[in-house]
Amino acid sequence: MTTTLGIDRTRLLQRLSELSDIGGIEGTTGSSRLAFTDADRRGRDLVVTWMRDLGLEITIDAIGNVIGTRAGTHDLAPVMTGSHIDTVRTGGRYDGNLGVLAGLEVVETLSRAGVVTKHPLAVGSFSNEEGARFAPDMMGSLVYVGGMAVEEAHDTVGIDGVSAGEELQRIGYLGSGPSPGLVPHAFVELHIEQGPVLEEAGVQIGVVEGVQGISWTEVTIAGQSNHAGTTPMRLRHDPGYVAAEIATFVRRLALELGHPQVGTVGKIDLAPNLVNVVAASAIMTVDLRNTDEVVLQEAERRLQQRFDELAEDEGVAITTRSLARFEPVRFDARIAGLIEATAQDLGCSTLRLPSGAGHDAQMLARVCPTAMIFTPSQAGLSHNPAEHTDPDDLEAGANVLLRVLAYLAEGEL
Ligand code: HGY
Ligand code: MN
Ligand code: MN
Repeated sequence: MTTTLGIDRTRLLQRLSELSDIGGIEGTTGSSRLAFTDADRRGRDLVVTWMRDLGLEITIDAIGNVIGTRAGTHDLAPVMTGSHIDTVRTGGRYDGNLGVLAGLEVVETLSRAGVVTKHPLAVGSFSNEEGARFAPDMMGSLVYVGGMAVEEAHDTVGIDGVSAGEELQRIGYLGSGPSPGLVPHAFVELHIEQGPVLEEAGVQIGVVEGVQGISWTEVTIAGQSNHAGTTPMRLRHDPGYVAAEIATFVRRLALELGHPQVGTVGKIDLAPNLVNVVAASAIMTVDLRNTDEVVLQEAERRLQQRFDELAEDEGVAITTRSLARFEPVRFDARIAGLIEATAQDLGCSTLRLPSGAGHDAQMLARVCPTAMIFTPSQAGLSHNPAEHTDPDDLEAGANVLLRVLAYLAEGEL
């Protein structure tokens, strides 16, 4: 029966548009909904309303994960899909939102067709996937699978000096649902690729085989503030210079190690950050990623070696704090094969690839068979309000999700 069903593209696009208007970025189709802000709350409220309208049983846990569940004919572990609706400050319309709203679209399509699956179907909207305000990323799904104590998550202080627990309480999403959460029978996440691979290959559906390793480090450089005009270069202990050296070293290191190694300095705060003052301190972040754990560790080792050299040469103190560290993850080969076959049955071209971005699926993979479906990102752009995916590709991705979930929810695997 479900092999003839198709999602309602207009309904999916309409929900994506409505959600992205919350925290909408003027003049773009993007949004800014950092985790646990008022904009995040408004987005959550909208998703909860949609879940309620679909008759889903809603649970909200102690880290604010929102799970909507549709009963099956049997009292079994649910087949789960989902993603996140929090965004970075310059977020796009599809990052995370597509996975949550396509999940709701699958549920609505099945309900309208009178199809009840054997396993319950659950749609998760996981908290704080981005980690941009409160590190680490994928915090909500990490707590959901028992990888982080909820108390530790609550105590996390954000880039603006408040704790995640306080903010969660303030927005009214500190729930009482079980933590860790109910272990699903299987988990499949639909997400945009956020990179150039599918578009450059002219392929419509990505069969995601895993996620690369992630290493986030906060680096604090303490030097000596001084007068920009009177202080000879030989007497300086300048965190502004050291931060710049680290940023250029990260770029050189990634190029030297070669693809798929990537390295990013996305945040540098100087204090006192004034034109005529040699900075007293710098706080910056380094994001290193690789599909190969051994090479990622080599990158981390060489970065630390560079810190030691710079501290010695410039006479500054460099201290580091890990914000996130996740090893590469392999997804379930059977589900990946099911995604591939389903997409091809639907006439879609497919390509197998690792994910460059982190995703909630990499956490769910710790507790149940998990894989992901990618749709192409125009010009490989993401974490940018201009992020775009062609509606045909959104529809194709959601239809692959519909069939894969329906198949798994009949207990096949
Ligand atoms: O950083 C990431 O890969 C994800 O967007 N949280
Ligand atoms: Mn995402
Ligand atoms: Mn993201």
